[in-house]
Amino acid sequence: MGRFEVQLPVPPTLRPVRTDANTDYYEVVQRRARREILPGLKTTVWGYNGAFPGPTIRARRGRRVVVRHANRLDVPTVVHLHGGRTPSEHDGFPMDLIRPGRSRTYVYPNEQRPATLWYHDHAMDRTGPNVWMGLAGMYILEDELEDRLPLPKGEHDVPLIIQGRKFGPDGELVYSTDNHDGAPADTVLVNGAPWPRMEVARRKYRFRILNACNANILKLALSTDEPFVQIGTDGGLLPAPVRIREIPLAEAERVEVVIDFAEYPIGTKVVLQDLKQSIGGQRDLMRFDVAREARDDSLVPGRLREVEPIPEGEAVRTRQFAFDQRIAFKSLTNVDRQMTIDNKPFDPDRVDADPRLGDVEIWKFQGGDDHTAHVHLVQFQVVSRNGQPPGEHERGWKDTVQLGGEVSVIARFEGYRGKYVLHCHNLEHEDHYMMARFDVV
Ligand SMILES: [Cu+2]
Repeated sequence: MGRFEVQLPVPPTLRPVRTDANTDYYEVVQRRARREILPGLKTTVWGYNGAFPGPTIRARRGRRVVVRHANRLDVPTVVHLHGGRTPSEHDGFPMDLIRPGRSRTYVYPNEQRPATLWYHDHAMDRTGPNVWMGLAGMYILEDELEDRLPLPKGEHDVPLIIQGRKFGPDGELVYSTDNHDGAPADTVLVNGAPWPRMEVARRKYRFRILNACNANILKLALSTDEPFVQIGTDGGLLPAPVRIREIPLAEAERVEVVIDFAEYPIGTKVVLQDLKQSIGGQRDLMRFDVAREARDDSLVPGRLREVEPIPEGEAVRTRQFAFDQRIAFKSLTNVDRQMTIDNKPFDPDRVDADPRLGDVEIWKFQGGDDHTAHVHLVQFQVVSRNGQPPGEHERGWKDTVQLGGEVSVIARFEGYRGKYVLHCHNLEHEDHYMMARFDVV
């Protein structure tokens, strides 16, 4: 299909069914729906309220969000708030399934730094297909401190959810694990629309960009060769803005950038590109069409939000996790290629690490650059990448990091005791056991 024909949609903000002094209550129905994603065709999706992607939840720091999810699909589901500091029983452990016809209520305390989070499926063995079919949405956490910054707001603060997908000629989604290498994709969707375009004014916009692909690692750039002004990472705002031309963005990573379209004359077309051409060899993701003049009171201040480094000296323990694969012989003729951490496939009943509540630990992730490590519960800081300082794009708070050699991160395991997981965010790797359980004790 053609490029830049469809207008960029923005997922609607979910309205609470009720609120009280300290809590907003939401209800979500996970259900099938038929949506027009590719012009002229209907696609069956499994969506939060039937939407693809799901509606955006906007939360305030210190104010609880309670979401009741009803599963009206034919498959078990689990909901995980990615990047959330969430009590274990609400975190979406892969075995805490919502069976078809049942429901479950998740409680999010929102006692953490404001950030661009997202919620998505996390069901044992079937996260890949569940997310592929649509079970993913944005969750934006804010507070007064961030309100007071003069950054672009309102309609100029735009989420961009990038997803690679594959469709059949009938318009239906086509899913394959590709022997657990990762679902092959050839179609770029942004906010659920193929290669969309967005008309912008000559002013600054804040974009919250999420790589919600199952198995595509991107490298973002602008066709004009102008740098992005990066203001945030997975875990919220950086201490100071960074000018950066290319931003690697692995599965589940988020980056927040400001683009000032006042740098371009009206009529300019600015294409957001993936220099890795990871989605079916496609370089183009979406296009911004500079269409009109506008007043702009927004600013990118030189200081955004303090990020206090966790001193390495506070670490009481160092653990290593090797992301790899192995061949398991189920029988002489039944050979299974398993994705593993420390040569072990995921076992929900085996505890692979047991940090104590409040302890600081250094975790070293080893493995190929096709893997992406995500740790639940905590935000960490990247200490080093192959002995060098972390990349410019991955300073600040992170919960997901692309591998490639050895990446060391440091985290304080605070918040809650209980069972959590770390795993590869290539969802087909995750489903085929590249996951480990850790218990905060
Ligand atoms: Cu992996």
